[in-house]
Amino acid sequence: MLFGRRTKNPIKIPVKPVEKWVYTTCGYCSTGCSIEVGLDKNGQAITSRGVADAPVNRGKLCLKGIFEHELFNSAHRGQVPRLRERFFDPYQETTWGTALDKTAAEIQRIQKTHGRDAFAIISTGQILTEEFYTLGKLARGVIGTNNYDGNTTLCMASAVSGYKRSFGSDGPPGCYDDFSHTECLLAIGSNLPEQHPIIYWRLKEARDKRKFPIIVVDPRVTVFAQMADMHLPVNPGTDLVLLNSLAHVILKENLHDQDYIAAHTNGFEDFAKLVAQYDPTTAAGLCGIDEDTIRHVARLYGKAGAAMTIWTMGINQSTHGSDGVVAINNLNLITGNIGKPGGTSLSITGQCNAMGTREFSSCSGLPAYRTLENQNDRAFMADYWGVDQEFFPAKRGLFQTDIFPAIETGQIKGLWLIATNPMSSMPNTPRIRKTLEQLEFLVVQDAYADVETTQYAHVYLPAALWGEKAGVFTNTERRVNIVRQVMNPPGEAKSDLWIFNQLAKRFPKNAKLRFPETPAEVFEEMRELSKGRLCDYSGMTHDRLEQHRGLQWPCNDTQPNGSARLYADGKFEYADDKAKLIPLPFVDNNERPDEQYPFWLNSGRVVEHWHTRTKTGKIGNLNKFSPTPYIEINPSAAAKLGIDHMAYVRVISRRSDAVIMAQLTERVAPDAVFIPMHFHECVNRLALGLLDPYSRQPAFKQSAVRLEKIADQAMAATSNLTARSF
Ligand SMILES: Nc1nc2c(c(=O)[nH]1)N[C@H]1C(S)=C(S)[C@@H](COP(=O)(O)OP(=O)(O)OC[C@H]3O[C@@H](n4cnc5c(=O)[nH]c(N)nc54)[C@H](O)[C@@H]3O)O[C@H]1N2
Ligand SMILES: Nc1nc2c(c(=O)[nH]1)N[C@H]1C(S)=C(S)[C@@H](COP(=O)(O)OP(=O)(O)OC[C@H]3O[C@@H](n4cnc5c(=O)[nH]c(N)nc54)[C@H](O)[C@@H]3O)O[C@H]1N2
Ligand code: SF4
Ligand SMILES: [Mo]
Repeated sequence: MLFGRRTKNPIKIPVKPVEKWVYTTCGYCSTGCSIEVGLDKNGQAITSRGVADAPVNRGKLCLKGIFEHELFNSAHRGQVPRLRERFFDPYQETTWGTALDKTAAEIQRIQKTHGRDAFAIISTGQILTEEFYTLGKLARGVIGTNNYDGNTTLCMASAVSGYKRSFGSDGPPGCYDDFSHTECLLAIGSNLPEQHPIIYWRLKEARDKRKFPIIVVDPRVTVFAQMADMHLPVNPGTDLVLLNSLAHVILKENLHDQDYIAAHTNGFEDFAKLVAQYDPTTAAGLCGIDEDTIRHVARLYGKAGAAMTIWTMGINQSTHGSDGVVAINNLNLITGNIGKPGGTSLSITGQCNAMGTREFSSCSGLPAYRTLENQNDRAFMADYWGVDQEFFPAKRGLFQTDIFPAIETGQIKGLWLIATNPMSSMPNTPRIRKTLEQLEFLVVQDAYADVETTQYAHVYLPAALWGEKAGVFTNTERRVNIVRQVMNPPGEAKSDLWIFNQLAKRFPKNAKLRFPETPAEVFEEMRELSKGRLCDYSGMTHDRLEQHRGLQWPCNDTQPNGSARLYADGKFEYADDKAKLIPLPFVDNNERPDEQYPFWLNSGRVVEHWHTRTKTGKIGNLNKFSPTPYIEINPSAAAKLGIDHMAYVRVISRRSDAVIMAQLTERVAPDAVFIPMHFHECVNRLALGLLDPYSRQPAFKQSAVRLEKIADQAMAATSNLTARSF
C-alpha cells in the first residue's frame, strides 16, 4: 500500500518565464548570501533564487531574500527630488540641479557662519563600499566636517571598539567554516535563526554532522535558545559578570593555555587579579545564572579542543558593550582560541554592508583602517587625495549618538541623513523629533519618499536601492561580494555614488582630488589604498568576486583566493604583535526596574521585517506574516495586572508612552517585556539608550517600563499611534 504524498497529486510550483538570471548579493542582512534575480522577456524582475555554488549560502535564501525582487516595484519609492523653505511648508518637486545647488549652498552657508563642524553627516551600513569610500572622500577631503558618523554606532560600534582594544585593530577574525571545526559554541545576545537564518543553517548543518554543545545566553527564550543544548537566561545587562566568572573558573581549574598567553598576550597578571573577584557564587548573585551552570559551561569551554563565541546586539547594545566584547576576547585569548579553526571571537555583524563602512567610509578615521589620530596615516591620505594635510582633524569627531544632543545645544545647525531613519531607530524618539525641528537645514537621501525623517527635511534626494546600482558589500566573515545592477532606478532616482559625485562638483576644491564616476574605477582606488593593510583588497576585482562568489580579505598576491581567518600566526596589530588581556570591573549602571517602573524593557527583531520597515513593510509576503506591533508579556505578570491576550495595553517609561497589543508568552520572564524594534512610534518612544563609554552605542535593550491596562479597548485601537499603514 502507498502512503502520503505518492497517493496524491504532487504540489505544482508554477514555472516562471525567466529569460535571464543576474548574479548579485543580498541587500538585507550581513550574512552575505549570493542571489540571482530572474528577469522576464520584458526585463522585469520576477523571481529570486540562491546561488547553488556560493560558499556562503549554497543555494539557500531566507524569506527576505526569496522576495527581494519585489522591492523593485514597491510603493512609495522616491522618484523626484523635492525641496521646501521651511519644514512645515509643502514640498515642491524640483530638478536634480536645483536640489543639489541648494544642498551645497546651505552646507557652505552653515559652515561659513557657524564653523566647519556645524554641518553633520550621518550615514549607514546599507550602501555600497564604493559609495562609502566616495562619501568619505567628500566628507573628509572636500566638505571637511569632523561630525561625520554612521548608524553603525547603533549597531557595530561596540564590536569595533572591543576588537581594537584587544587586538589593536577592528576586523572579525573568524568565519562560518569555524562551525565545522568547533567543539563548543557560546552564542551571546544573538537570535541567529531569525536574524541571520542562513548563518544559522550553516551552524545547524555543522552540528547535525558532528555533535558539539551550543550554549545560548539570552534573557529571552528565543528561537535560538529553544534549539540550544543549554540556555542561560542571564539577567539583563550582566553578561560581563558571567564572562568574568567563566574566566575565573578556567584559571582556577588550570584550563587555560599558558603557552599561548605567554607568547601572544600582555596584561595577564592584572587580568587574573580582577577575575579572581568573580567566583561563581558571587557572580551568580549578579548575573542570575547559578554557580553550577557557570562552572559547567567554563569546563566545557576550557576543555574543548577548539571553542568559539559568537555574539550580536545583546552584547553590543549595552552600557558595557565594548567591555562585553573585550571580555569575550579575553576568554578566547586565555584559552588560545583566536585564529584557529573552530576557535574564535566572531561578531555577527548586522546590515548588509556594516563591514564596508568600517573598512572604507572614513567615518571614524581614514580608508582601509587608517586613523585620524595617526600622523603617518593623515599624511599618506592627504598626499593620495591631494588635499592639505592640515585639512584633516587629528582626532575623530562626534558619534551619531552625540550629534543629536549637539543639535539640541545649537552646536550643529545642519544635517545630512543618508540611508538611515533615526526618527524610528534612535532611542527616545520624542526627543529626536524635537531635535530635528531645530535644524536650519536637513537633507534626507533615501530610497523611499515616505521615510519618517522627510517630515523635517528641507531637501529630499531620491536614491537608487540595492540592485539598481553596482558595487561591493562585505559580510560577517570579511567576504567581499559583488552587487550587480539588476534594474534601473525608478523615475529620476540616482545611485548614492552619482549623488556624492555631483555634490562634490559644487564645492571649491584642490585640483588633484578626483571623483571617478564608475564603481569599477572607485574600486581600483580602494584596491590600491588597501594594499598591505589588514583589509587588503589588492587581489580582488569585480569580476573575480563574481567568479568566486565573494573573497575574504586579506586577499593579495600571497593569498589570491582570500583568507579564512585573521591572526592565525598569533601576531596581532599592536606594535609588539601581542594582544591585550584587559581587566574589566562590572559597574551596574542601567536604568533598572523599580516600584514605579517594574519591568525590564527589551527590544529586537523578527524574521519577517527589516528595521524601520521602509522596505519590508511594503512586501506583501513579509508584512502579512507580521503586520502588527506587539509587546510580549509573561502570562503571570499579565494576570496580576488583568491584561488579556491581544488586548491593547499602555506601556509607560520615563520618556513617553505607547499603546501596543499584548502577546502573552513565557518567552519573557515575569519581570520583563519585549517589543520588536520595527514599528514607528513604538519601542523607541520608550527606550532610554544610555551610552557605552567607549563606543557611544546605546543600551537599547535595557530600560524600565510599567504597564497599564486600558479599559476602553475600542478607543485604544483607534488612537493607536504605532501602526503605519501602507
Ligand atoms: N529579520 C531581520 N534580520 C536582521 C535585521 C532585521 O532588522 N531583521 N537586522 C540586522 C541587524 S542591523 C542586526 S544588528 C542584527 C541583530 O541581530 P540580533 O542581535 O541577533 O537581534 P536582536 O533581536 O536585536 O537581539 C538579539 C537578542 O539580544 C537579547 N538580549 C537583550 N538583552 C540582553 C542581555 O542583556 N544579554 C544578552 N546576552 N542578550 C540580550 C534579546 O533578547 C535578543 O534575543 O540582525 C540583522 N538581521
Ligand atoms: N529599540 C531598538 N532600536 C534599534 C535597535 C534595536 O535592537 N532596538 N537596533 C539598532 C540597529 S542594530 C540598527 S542597525 C538600526 C537601524 O536603523 P536605521 O538604519 O535607521 O533603519 P533602516 O530602516 O534600515 O533605515 C535605512 C534607511 O535607508 C534607506 N535605504 C535603503 N537602501 C538605501 C540605499 O541604497 N540608498 C539610500 N540613500 N537609502 C537607502 C531605507 O529606505 C531606510 O529608510 O536600528 C537601531 N535601533
Ligand atoms: S540570511 Fe540575510 S543575506 Fe541571506 S537571504 Fe536572508 S536576509 Fe539575505
Ligand atoms: Mo544593526
